[in-house]
Amino acid sequence: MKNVKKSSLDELCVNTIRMLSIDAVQKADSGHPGLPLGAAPMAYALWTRFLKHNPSNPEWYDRDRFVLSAGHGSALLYSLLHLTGYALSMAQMKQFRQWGSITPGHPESELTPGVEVTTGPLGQGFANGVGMAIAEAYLAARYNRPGFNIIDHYTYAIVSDGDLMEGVASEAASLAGHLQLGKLIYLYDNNHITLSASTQLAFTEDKRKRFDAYGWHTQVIDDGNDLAAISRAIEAARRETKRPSIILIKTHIGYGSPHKHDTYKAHGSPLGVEEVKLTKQHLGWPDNALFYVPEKAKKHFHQAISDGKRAEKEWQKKLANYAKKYPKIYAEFKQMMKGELTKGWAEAIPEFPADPVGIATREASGKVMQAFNPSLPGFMGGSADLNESTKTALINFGNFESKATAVGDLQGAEEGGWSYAGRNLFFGVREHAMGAIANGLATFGGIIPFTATFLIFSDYMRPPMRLAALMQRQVIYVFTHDSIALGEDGPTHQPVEQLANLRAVPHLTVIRPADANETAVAWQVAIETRHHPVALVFTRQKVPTLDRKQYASAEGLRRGAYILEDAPKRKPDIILIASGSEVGLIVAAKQKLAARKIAVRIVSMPSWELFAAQSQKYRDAVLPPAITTRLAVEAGVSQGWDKYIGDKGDMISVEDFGASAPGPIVMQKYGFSVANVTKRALALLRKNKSK
Ligand SMILES: Cc1ncc(C[n+]2csc(CCOP(=O)(O)OP(=O)(O)O)c2C)c(N)n1
Repeated sequence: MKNVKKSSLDELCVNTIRMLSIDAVQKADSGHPGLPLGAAPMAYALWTRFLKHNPSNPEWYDRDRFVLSAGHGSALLYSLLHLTGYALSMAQMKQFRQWGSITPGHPESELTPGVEVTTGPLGQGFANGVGMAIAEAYLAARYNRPGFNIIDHYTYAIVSDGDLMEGVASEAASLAGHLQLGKLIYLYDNNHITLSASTQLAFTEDKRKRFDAYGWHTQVIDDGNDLAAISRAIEAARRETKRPSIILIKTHIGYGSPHKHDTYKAHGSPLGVEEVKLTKQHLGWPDNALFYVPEKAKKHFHQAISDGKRAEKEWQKKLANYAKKYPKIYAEFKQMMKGELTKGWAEAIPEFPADPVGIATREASGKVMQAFNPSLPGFMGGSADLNESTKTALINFGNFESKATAVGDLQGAEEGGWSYAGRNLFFGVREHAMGAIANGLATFGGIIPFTATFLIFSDYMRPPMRLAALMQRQVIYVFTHDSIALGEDGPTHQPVEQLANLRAVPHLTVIRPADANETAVAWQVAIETRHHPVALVFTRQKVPTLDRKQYASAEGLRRGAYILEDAPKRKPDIILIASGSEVGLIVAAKQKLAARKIAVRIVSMPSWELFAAQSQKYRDAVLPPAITTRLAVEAGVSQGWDKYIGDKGDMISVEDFGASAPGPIVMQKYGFSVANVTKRALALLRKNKSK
């Protein structure tokens, strides 16, 4: 361990970051001091010598993006934000990890100015950065004009051993390398220590070779305190335009702590009052000073305030000239920056004619997407290698790819060109990264990302979906092949518990439309839902397109559940409730029951979350408390449905894994037939009558 004695301004500033961070952790008696101590020099070099940002306006559109992927090192980020003049006061530093503070345990983007994304679950931030870099490249390709690089910035991250170990980082790194995202620059805090161990126990591959193989530009720095070397490496990374960069910087966890340096004891526990003192002594810091920011350091860090203001002002000037020269494209760019939807964006969405055979809702979804897509320049996304199945290709809108790679076998490419202006993202078979990259895209501002895969593989992207909900990001998930009805692919591909899984996530709206027209409305809801994610769940198989002259308008979907058709004249004897493909069954069963003089109300219930957001009055109007004979039909587990069917209700559900056979056979065997719905309804009526 090198004992830093001589106190240059740089060392003073680096130590200021270190000491502020360990003081915050120590005061909270909780947190992670090791990473800030080791990574302070790289963070300092990046933030004071390279990062283009305006602390007075954390939302400046062309700022560099910075992600602390190793979110457990949050004290480092808060120190940087505080010191460079963001609206994060010293009082907040002292409130680290406390109730109501804006300095929570792990960085939360919706809480703290300057925090781009919520990080903590390792690997996510790594992949988020890839999404941000994609957004930058797309917007630059779309809006920049000769002499007017109005979008031109870097995406940086500090990533850790844990980040690199997580699979999602590998997926994202592989895609970033393929896409040649030259403005993505990651600093790897290569400290060889994780939460409970040396990396010698489980992480011994040659990381540099690994990233070389992904097509990244790699550099190694042996001394994490060598600011000059770090700066040179960042410069080289910025010069490299064809490959994303990773700088592997050898650091020491808990740097400067006499007893915890290079040990996992420094990772996730406060150093202890005594050890903090010793660390301060060791680094030539006044050992009795708490939250001490030397004037010289403060002044130096605060340079970011005036620099940031100036940088944004220059950019605004450039933008004003751009606006004069290119008023039309500027108008669109402005709308993008504000995150506004184009007026009339939904007008081209078709109405689907009634059709007893109908079309699959995934098919209808594809048609709806093609209809509105041209009006929404911020709409982009793709599937995890399932375009043929999910019907989510944006026809004629090109492939988001580096031009240089448009060679060889381009099967599956979309019409419309091969460049960063393309709006079809080929995520490859990488669901986890797809979700996390979508979070980066959604974070950027203006982009409305969508992803697509089979509903069963929502399991592969739950972590980023949860974070999208936590961060209040608009990400639209298209999930097709939504039940056992998908058939022959069998139980590995047949979702059973996935709807319940998704419904359990707070602030995630799940919509499973019944037919083509509900699908059209579902997409409108998804696009209009600007501040949280929406999962759209579609069938593989055809479903009848209901005759909306006979049945209520599909606009009812907006309210989550609605009366599709009521019992004629009198109070219903029974309410049949269904979502998605099972709505067709209750529609048919109603006719059978009506023939037996049973008064039936049928309710289409595409979204629990939208329904929950309605007034009690509306909810009671759809599901009157007095009508307790209720039968729900949904091809998934029944978990949670008791809320809607009550004690006297019943449900046709799937309580086991599915089976491999043609879809209609599987559905019939599992009880999803008009005959069985009718039978179960009659049985329930009998049971409740006899009570
Ligand atoms: C997905 C995920 N798994 C587990 C954890 C718990 N955890 C927090 S930090 C960490 C390992 C830290 O190692 P490293 O990334 O090298 O950070 P350092 O020890 O250098 O601070 C673990 C396992 C987590 N935050 N996210």
